[in-house]
Formats: sequence, structure tokens, C-alpha cells
Amino acid sequence: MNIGNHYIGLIEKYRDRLPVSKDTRLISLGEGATPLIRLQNIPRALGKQVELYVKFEGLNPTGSFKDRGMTLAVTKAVEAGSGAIICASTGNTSAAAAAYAARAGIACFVVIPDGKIALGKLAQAMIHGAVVIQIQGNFDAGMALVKQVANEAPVTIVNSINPFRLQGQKTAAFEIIDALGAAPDFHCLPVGNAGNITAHWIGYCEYSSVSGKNVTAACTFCHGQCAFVHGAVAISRPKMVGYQAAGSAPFLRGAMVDNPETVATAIRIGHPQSWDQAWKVKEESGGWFDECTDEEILAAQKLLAGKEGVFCEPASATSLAGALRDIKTGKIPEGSRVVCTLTGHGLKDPDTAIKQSKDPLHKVKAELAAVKKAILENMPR
Ligand code: AN7
Repeated sequence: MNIGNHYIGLIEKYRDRLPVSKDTRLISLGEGATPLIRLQNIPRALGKQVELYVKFEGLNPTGSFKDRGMTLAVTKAVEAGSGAIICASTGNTSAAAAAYAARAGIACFVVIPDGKIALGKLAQAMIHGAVVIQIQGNFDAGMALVKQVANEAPVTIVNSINPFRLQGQKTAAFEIIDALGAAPDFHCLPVGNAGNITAHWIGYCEYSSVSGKNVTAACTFCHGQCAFVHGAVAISRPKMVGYQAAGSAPFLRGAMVDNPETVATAIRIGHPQSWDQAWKVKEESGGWFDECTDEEILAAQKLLAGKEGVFCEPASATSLAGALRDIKTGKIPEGSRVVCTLTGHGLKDPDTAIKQSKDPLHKVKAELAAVKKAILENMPR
């Protein structure tokens, strides 16, 4: 129950667009309502007239956008009487699943790749009490196993193949339209399983039909079943742009990738679960897919942290890395309004952040002279 103006999460906020009833027990941690931050220093240095925003999804309760989908997936699992959830994960899904399961009082099993999972994410799954199963294989192998297990055991899959996940995640698009008063021209996201880019498109399609000019448009995903709309009509929708890490870029290759590799472990995924949907999103929105090298990804992460004060994890920086390149070349033209989703918080992966920071530490004696020297030597001129 909501008291006064106390924000209690995205299901309550967008209740009329989500599949819950007044009797549904909501499993929520206050997710959503993340800031849309307009970048200042980076566009200025770029010398391009663009209105560039980041949607900082790292400020969700468990530090990633996964909370948006997990609040609904776990709410619906509990409503259906399920006592256990399971997911395969590169880290963030497992962190969110573990937290919402703890909140709900149900069991959580997470299947994670051997190594290659950021430290913060592992800590989250463990402290929330999930059963952590580390397989000698990558995410794609884990996903295949989880699908098989769920056929044979009383567990509910909460990966994004669970349709409630995308329904929850679509609310990020609602928030952006609420904040800007319209959809942006371009929406850039990092792509792994491609669930999030699909969910955003669902959200833009639904919401744009609420208040708009007379352009008939129906999203092909709901087949007219959206809680709101069809028949009402569409204001503009963004071009959806998906960026992948070069070593894990099946959408660029046009085929699955069997041994994906990237420093951005969150999107180290070679067999995307929302393959067909994502191609549709690209076509319907007039967007595109592209890839970024690990060097570009890390450079964007560092630039954002150093020039704007926003710390996201490497996978998240893929959206900005790609967008900056496309703004530079003019593929995203001047005068555009652009939103980049920062999917996860930088604190998820402290190792990578420390590794790529030059001169991180000045070790000196605990004496005034030594500290003063370190300051003077590093004072900007
Ligand atoms: C920070 O946690 O797939 O394209 O198992 O953690 O919707 O898959 C994570 C994905 C982007 C890609 N950024 O989103 C998992 C998992 C971050 C992520 C993605 C993920 P999708």
C-alpha cells in the first residue's frame, strides 16, 4: 500500500500497464525512478550539438536494470504459488533474483559461469542467500541447462525468457517519456540477450500511443494485447541502437557466437535469447546494431566517470562508446536527442575499474611533508 507520495516501486507506479490485480502481493524493493542525467562535459568536448542523456539504471536497488523485470517476475512467481526461482546469469540477473527471492521468502538458484563474473555480483548472490551453482562453462551453456532443469523441477525461470521480465523492464521507456515529454530520437543500449532492447521497444510502442498525433501504429509484440492503447495512436518513437562487445557480437555476425569473449562480462553472451525480437526491434524502429572493442568500452567507462562523475560497469559503457562514435561520424546527426542506458553500476566490478586507472594510488608516509608533496605534484596547472 502506498502512503502519501512515498515511491514504492515501478509496479505500483505503472500498475495499470502491468499484469497485476489489486489483490496481487507486490514483491518490491523500490526499483525504478532512476535518474536521467544530461551529459555536459563530454558533448562539449566532442564539439557536437547533441542533447545526450544517460539513464542510470545502476541506481536500482541491486545496482542494475534487472530489478525492473525481477520485481514483476518474482511477484508473479509468488502469485502462482512457486516456492523457488532459477536463472542462468552473467551476474546481474543472479544478484537481482537473489535479492527479490529473499524479499519474497522463496528459494533462489543461480547458475553462473566459471570465473568471468564480476566480484560485486557474486557477493550479492551469496549474501542474499541464493544457492550459487558455478558451472564449467559460459552463460549460454548455463542457460541451456536452466531450461532443461525447469522442465523437470518445480522452479520458475526468471531469465528474460520469462515474459514478465520484459513487461517490468518496459517501464524504463515510460520513465524516459515522462521525463522528456517525448521519446528521444535515438535510444542506445548494450545488447547481450537483447531482452532489454526488446522491452524498451515494447514500452515506447505502448506509451507513445497514449498521447499523440494521428499516426496509427501497433507494436508487433503484444498483438493488440497491451494493457493500454492500440487504436489510440502514436507519437514518435526512437530509433533503437544496440551495441555489442566485438568479441561477443552475434547480431553483427548475423549468427550465434560459440566462444564469446569480452572484458564486459555482463554481455559475454553468444546465443541471445531474444534473437528474433531484437531483429524486429531494429527493423520497426529503423535503428541498427554495431560493435565496440573492449578498448572503446573501457575508454567510455573511464571518460564518463572522469568527466561526468557517473560510474557504470563496463558492459553499460558500451552504449555510450557506440553512441559517441556514431555522433562523431554523423550517423547520429547534430540536433538529435539521444538516451544511452547505463545498465549497471560501476561498483559491480571494482577490479576492472582499478586495473584501468592510471596513477591510482600515491603511497606516502603519514607525514605532512609527504602528503603536501603528493598534492603539489598533482595539482592541475
Ligand atoms: C550490465 O545478468 O544477461 O541484452 O545474466 O548485466 O537484456 O541481455 C546481463 C545482461 C547489459 C544485457 N548490461 O542486457 C545476466 C545478463 C548489463 C547486463 C546487459 C546485461 P540484455
